[in-house]
Amino acid sequence: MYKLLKQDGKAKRGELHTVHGVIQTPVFMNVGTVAAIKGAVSTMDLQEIGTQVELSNTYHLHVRPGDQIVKKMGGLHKFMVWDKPILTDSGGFQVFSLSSLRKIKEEGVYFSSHIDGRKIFMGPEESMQIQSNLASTIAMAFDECPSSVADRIYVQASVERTTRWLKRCKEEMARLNSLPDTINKHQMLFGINQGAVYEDIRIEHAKEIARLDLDGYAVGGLAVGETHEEMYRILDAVVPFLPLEKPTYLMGVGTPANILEAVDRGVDFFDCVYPSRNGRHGHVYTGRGKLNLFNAKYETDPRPIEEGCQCPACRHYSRAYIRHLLKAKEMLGMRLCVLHNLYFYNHMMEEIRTAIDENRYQEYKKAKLAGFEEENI
Ligand code: PRF
Ligand code: ZN
Repeated sequence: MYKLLKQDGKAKRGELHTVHGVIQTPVFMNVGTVAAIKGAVSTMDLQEIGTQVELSNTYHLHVRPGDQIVKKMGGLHKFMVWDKPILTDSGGFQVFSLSSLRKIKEEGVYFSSHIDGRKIFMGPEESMQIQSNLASTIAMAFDECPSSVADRIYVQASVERTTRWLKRCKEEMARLNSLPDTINKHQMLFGINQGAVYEDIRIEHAKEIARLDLDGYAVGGLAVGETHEEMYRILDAVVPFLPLEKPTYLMGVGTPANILEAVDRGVDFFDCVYPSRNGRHGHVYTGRGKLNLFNAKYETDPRPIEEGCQCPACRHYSRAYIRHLLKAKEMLGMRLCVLHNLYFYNHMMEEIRTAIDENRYQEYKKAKLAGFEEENI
């Protein structure tokens, strides 16, 4: 159940009540695609850096270790030792981005596994069954994410199929939640808006899925190659047609600046691989933009990555030491950078929530964006 606590302009401040606790929004979900946060980050670490929601992937966990195995182990929460909310993405996106030889049919998608080429079929029912076996808190609908350069005719047909798939997801989820051996009988379902860069298709689709009274609504198919301005234009157009009294999730976004802009347009949920991916490459976020810790100027820099940051890396270690670890290819180097970056995102979301609570989101956003543009030191 989502409670809209407050609005500051279009920015929403809310709470999503789940069987695994309350999520304060706006929130950034920390990505652990294969039930592991890349960079040797454990779920104990997540507790320490203020993570509210962990995000895993249906396709990846179905391929390895297999959702039946996760179910035997008591579900994803027990398996990875994380008792807070977990959102699982449906696999829709990965089927299109990762696998080869895929064939889209009305019933679903036939494809070859990216690991061993094994033939796999996934449709809306299969995606819901896998997510039910994983027993995540929130399941995502099985959708098609058309390319950002797909033509109008293709996108229109694809979106109509995604709507039919969504109705099948909803029915299957209701059936699974009523079975006696289902681990999480309160699994929530979020629908996904598609329509590439065509505002009218997006709006029609948003209106249609809004009628299905789902637990939340995502905007998919963005951050797939279009410009930031195009993404903001689509959000401006489509978010007003998604239910205000339900959470809104912008999938796979984005940079800190993208998040600040999307919150301003009414988005509650985010996820992105940037903080972990950048951290593994020694790129760390600060209020003055990113630093590349491989840069020679940090060789004898005694300061933490960011002055005042309360993350496990900044509380103890210098830029010089972390740079040394990275250069020596020691895992600890990556780990500290990833911990700092995830903390940076989680902490920014906390600041965003406070700013909305205190009716000063515009000032906050402006100051934060200006900071990112300042010269790094
Ligand atoms: N659909 C699904 N997952 C996603 C996307 C989508 O469109 C995106 C697009 N940025 C990221 N993850 N199911
Ligand atoms: Zn830090």
